[in-house]
This record gives sequence, C-alpha cells and structure tokens, in this order.
Amino acid sequence: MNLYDKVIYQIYPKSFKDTTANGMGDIKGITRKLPYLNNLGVDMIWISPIFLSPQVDNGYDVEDYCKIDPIYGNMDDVDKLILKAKEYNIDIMFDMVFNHTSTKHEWFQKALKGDKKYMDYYIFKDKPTNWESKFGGNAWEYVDNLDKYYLHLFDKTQADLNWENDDVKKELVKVLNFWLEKGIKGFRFDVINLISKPKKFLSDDSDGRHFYTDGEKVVEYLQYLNKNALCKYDTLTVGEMSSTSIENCIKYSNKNMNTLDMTFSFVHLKLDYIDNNKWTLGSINIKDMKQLINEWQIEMNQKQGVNALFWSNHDQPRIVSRMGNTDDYHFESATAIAATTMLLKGVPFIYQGEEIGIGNAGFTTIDDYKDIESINFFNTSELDYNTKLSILQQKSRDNGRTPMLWEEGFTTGIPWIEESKIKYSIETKQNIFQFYKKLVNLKKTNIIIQEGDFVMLDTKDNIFAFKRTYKKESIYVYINLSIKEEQINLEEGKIIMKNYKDNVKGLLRPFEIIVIN
Ligand code: TEU
Repeated sequence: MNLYDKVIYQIYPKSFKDTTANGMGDIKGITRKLPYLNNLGVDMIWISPIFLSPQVDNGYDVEDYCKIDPIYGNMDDVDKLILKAKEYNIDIMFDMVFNHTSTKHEWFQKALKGDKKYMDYYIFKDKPTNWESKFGGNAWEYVDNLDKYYLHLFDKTQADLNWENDDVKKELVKVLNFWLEKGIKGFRFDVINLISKPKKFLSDDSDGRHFYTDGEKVVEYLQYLNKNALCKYDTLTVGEMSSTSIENCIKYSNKNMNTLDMTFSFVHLKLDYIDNNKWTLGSINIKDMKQLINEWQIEMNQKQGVNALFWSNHDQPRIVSRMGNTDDYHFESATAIAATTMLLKGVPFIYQGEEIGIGNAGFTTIDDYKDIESINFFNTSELDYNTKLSILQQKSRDNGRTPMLWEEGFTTGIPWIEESKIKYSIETKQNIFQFYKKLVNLKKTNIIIQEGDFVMLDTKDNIFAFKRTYKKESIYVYINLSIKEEQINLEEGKIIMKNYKDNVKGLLRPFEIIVIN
C-alpha cells in the first residue's frame, strides 16, 4: 500500500459513540460516524482493541483475539463496519496486543492448571528478577500451586507471551490471517519491541527495561509475521515502540527489512517528564522538541525508515492542553499544533477529538479516574493528595479517554467516564475541524508534503519553521508555538494556509501558522 499519501484516524471505541445507551461506545457507533470520518478525509481508522477482554486495561488485556467483546457488539457488526467503510474508501486497522494476553485467556488458564504445553506459552520462572512493571510494582507474580512466578511487564492480569515458543508464533499468525481474511487492512502492534526477551533473566540496579527492550529477535519475529501473514495481503502496519532508538525504528520500518511499514516512537512525548519520570509536573521545552523532531525527520528519512506522526493517543494527555492554550488561543493553538504533525514527512495519525480541539479531562477528584495506571500511581505514590491530583490532571491517560464531543452527545445513558471539563464553543470546534480537513486535503494532494525532504529553518526558539523540498520545489511552514509575538522574515510566495484571517508582514502572532508555496 502507498504510504505517504495516507492519513489515519484513531478511535478509542469505549469513548467514541454509544448507540445502546450503556454509556460505552460500540461498533455500531463507529459505523454510524463513517460519514463524519469521510468528511474529514481520512483513509484508514485504527480501532483500539475490541476483542473479548475482562477490560482491566480497556481491552489491552485480550482474552480471545478472534472474538468481539459484547460491550462493543458482535462479529456481524464488525463485518458490516468493514463493508460500509469500504463504500467510503476507508480501511480498518486493528490493534494487536501480542506482547501479552489477559490472564483470563484460555492459554493462561491452562497454564495455571500446570499444563506444560501452555506454561511454555508464557514466561514462568522459579525466581523473579527485580524488573519493574510499567504500571508500577514488581513485574513478576507468584503462583502458589505452581510455585513459580510469571512475567507481566504491564498489569499482573497481562501475562507476557513467550515468543521463543514456535507454537505461540503460529497461533498469532493464525490470528492475523483470520482478520486479514475478513478484510482488515491494517494492524497496529502494541509494544511490539518488547516481545524478544533475553536468554538469561538477570537483575541490576535499573528498572530492567534494557534487558527486554529492542531485544535481539524483534526483527526476526516481525519478519516471521510478515512472511506468514502480512505480505500475502495489501496491508499497512505500524508498531508501537517503547523506549526505542532511531536506529531500531529504521530496522522496524525500512521496507527492505520486511518488518513493518512505520513506527510510533515516544521520545517527543517524554519532553515534559522530569528525570525521565512521568509522574512529575513538567513542561515541554519547544527548543528541545524542535531538536528531536529534526533528528527523527532527518535520520529516519536518510535510511528509509518511516515515522508515524502523532501527538495524541489513548495513552497521552491532550496535546492542545499540553502544548497549546485552551483559555485564550484554543483555535489558534489546536491548529498550529496540528501542522507540526500533518506537514512533516511520515504518516500522520489524528486521535479522536483532536480534530475538534478536545482538551484534558480537568477532573478534580480521584473518583473520576478510571485508568489502571493512574489509579496504581495514586495508590502507591507517597506524595500528598493535591500534588497527586495535579499530576494526574497533567499526565493521566484518562485525559485522552473522555467521551467524544458529538453535537447530539456521546451517549443517552451515563458515560463510563466523565466528559472533559474544558468547555468551549461549537463554533470553535467546527473551525478546528475545518482546518484539520484542509490539512488532510493538503497532505493527500500535495507531492511536496508527501515526499519532500525536510529541512528545519533557523529561527527563534519558540518558532518551529521548516522547508519541505521535492524536485526543486519547496513549501515553507512557519509555526509560532507560543503566546509571544515574534518578528520573522518569511519566504516570498503564495500563502496556501493560515490560521489568522489576515496576515501582518514580518510578524507571527500567538500560535500563528503560515504555509507558503
Ligand atoms: O502502551 C504502552 C506503554 O508502555 C505506555 O503507553 C504506557 O501505557 C504508559 O503510557 C506508560 O506511562 C500500550 C497501549 O497503548 C496501552 O494502552 C496499554 O495499556 C499497554 O500497551 C499495555 O498493553
């Protein structure tokens, strides 16, 4: 499948559109909103997991990869969605959580009973290491009747699979082929660079991640999936990479490697961590951000790696709250930030609600939070209540999980999670949407934006400016990422996009963006 002319939209189904009044979004809700997605102009929708699951981690704990969780509907709904989406030329991308399964999965249940075949599907050891779980606490859980510990890099109900076992790989290939046969065109692979565990399980004075991140056999395993499933169909794949490097992302996305089509990396989303700790009150330094983007744009491009471009997803706070200003420049900052992904080289992902400027949750009590990672942090941190609450307001994954703000409402029932407390006008939402629509269209129709090389321009720290060049033709993008007005000399040419009505020569106003051809 062609890559650089694509725009992908992520749906977090639980919060997208409820058609049954149970307070949770569903598959029929997605089908109902296809005209809206078609109007936005996206090519593909990535749907976060809708497989059978106890929902401890909202579906990232899979009990059966080939069954649909009844809270979202049934297989018939999925078939209809695929068919209907085709009418709009929209393809569907599923979210494959292949690093771990839920402990409710039949395989794990058999393992728990001491079935040797299935114990070897997971990682059971006599002695634990001191590795930390990504959701807090130790990464090993003791099973009394087996007198062994199993590895869980995430919640204790998410047991890591043993990819050394050929049967595991075969089972997972079966799953991919099942969905490919049904007409699913894309896959997002959850934390896929964690699947290759070391030969020896050791402890040291770190949290352990260097032992299992970007392990020796990730490439080999991805090639296996590619050879036995993906390459037989016209697909588009993206791998979610935890704490990775450019070098590794090239291996995972260069087409000559026969691995994946592109990678999500998170280095740019850790800019507001203090000392690499998420649970702190940090802020993004624009200069550092530009430097990082520059590095990833240039190096990935040089060696034919492909960047999946994004700021927001279901694990991240809303970018307009994080980097923009929802009080005074909601429209301007939402649109300026949009241009920092949509106009770079790579494949942009829009996360539901980003296209209408939804901000952080703004929850003021711990009772409003639903996310397991957030709750674990709250329960285990020794900070005082108010500090913990402020940190959650800034960093909780629930910031990205509040219901989609449809004009007619998300649900007629009681939503599973509260709406964002940040209120703003329907007009602003519509204006942001219209701007996104223009960006999507530009991406889809302009070869310079699709294929052009990236060069960052030298500007003041708060201005992000870059040039895209293809066969001697260039597009210049100037973005003010602050509330400070800034003098700037713009390139001569035609303004093809702007987020202020007029423009003032030699000046970029707060969160102003100007695109020149
Ligand atoms: O997330 C991987 C991951 O390591 C982080 O995003 C993590 O959730 C958190 O932000 C660390 O602070 C993926 C999924 O996107 C996420 O929803 C799942 O919870 C996780 O894997 C486990 O499957």
